[in-house]
Amino acid sequence: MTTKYKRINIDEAVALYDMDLISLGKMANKIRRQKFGDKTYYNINKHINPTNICKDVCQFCSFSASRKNPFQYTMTHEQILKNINESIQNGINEVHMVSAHNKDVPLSWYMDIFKKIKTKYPKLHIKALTAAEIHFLSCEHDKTYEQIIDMMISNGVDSMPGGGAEIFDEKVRKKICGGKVVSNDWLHIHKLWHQKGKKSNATMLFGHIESRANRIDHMIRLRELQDKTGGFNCFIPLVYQTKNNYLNIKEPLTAIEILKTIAISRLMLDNIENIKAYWVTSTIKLSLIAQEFGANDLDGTIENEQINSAAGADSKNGIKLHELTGLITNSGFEPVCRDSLYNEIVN
Ligand code: V47
Repeated sequence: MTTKYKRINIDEAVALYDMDLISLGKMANKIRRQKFGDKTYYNINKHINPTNICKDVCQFCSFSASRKNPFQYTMTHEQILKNINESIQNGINEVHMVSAHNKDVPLSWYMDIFKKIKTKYPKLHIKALTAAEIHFLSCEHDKTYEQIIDMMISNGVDSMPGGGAEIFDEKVRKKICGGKVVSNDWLHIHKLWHQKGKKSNATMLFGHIESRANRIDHMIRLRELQDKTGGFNCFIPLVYQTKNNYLNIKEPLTAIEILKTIAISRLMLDNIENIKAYWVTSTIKLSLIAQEFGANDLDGTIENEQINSAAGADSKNGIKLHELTGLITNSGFEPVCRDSLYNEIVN
């Protein structure tokens, strides 16, 4: 990709944090308004986390069992299908399926449930398996990344979620999630997925032990891959939730630091169209404000959120559709329903 202007480098981007919040927000808002006007995207979706039993020990995770959460579970296919069936009446157009890394679940278990969902609900978009899960399944079942990806596609997975990216800086990553997919492999898996003509999302977990420079480095690595593939739909800065895990962070992020990070991501990621203020981790109130700081997407109704609610987020039961759209409207924006690939849904 060629750009008409000089891109912001790591030092310049770190220096943006020293600007006052409003001036920085205005810069991000200008780009956001040029691209989307008053529109804010949301979708009607459902999260399902089929198992919480994990061989990995990520310091920030409160979801996985056998650590601070003693309640282990693995859902049956029947339970998953029943779950989806109940949500179809709510108009969901996407199911987002992310699991822990469970050694007792065979590869066929994943592929079979994808196939069953696709056969029963051909129009339902399946967003499933993070790059961390693909790495885990590849090691566990002696398959290449590409073999797993081909199986996902032939069994009906439409796109990949952005989870497992955490923070790419190798030193920080080792401390917070050593043992999980390494940064280069996370990026490589997304590259392989994009090369199949498929789209994915990208997250960044921040507000733990990382520095501002680590966040910018993370964004630059995503920007570089996006230049090559164009396969990322959106960037999702995930605010670290502090409860029931082992990181023991004494000073959680301020709202100002969160908004600045969202604004800087809009300025840095000139080739990733959508910036998602994920209401689950930013809180709904701050996400509404983030609409004026570069964000153009708030995610969706979710219905059942386990990963962050286990860590203290107020998201266990998702958010009602009329509440989400009402809040977007009342904050001066136009709520626009989208599908998982960011096509607007016209009723
Ligand atoms: O990778 C785990 C994060 C992610 C905590 O692609 C935490 O549309 C904050 O990736 N505090 C999984 N975050 C969720 C995810 C996601 C969510 C919504 C939409 C999309 C998408 C992807 O959750 C993990 C990890 O970074 N996470 N623990 C925590 N304590």
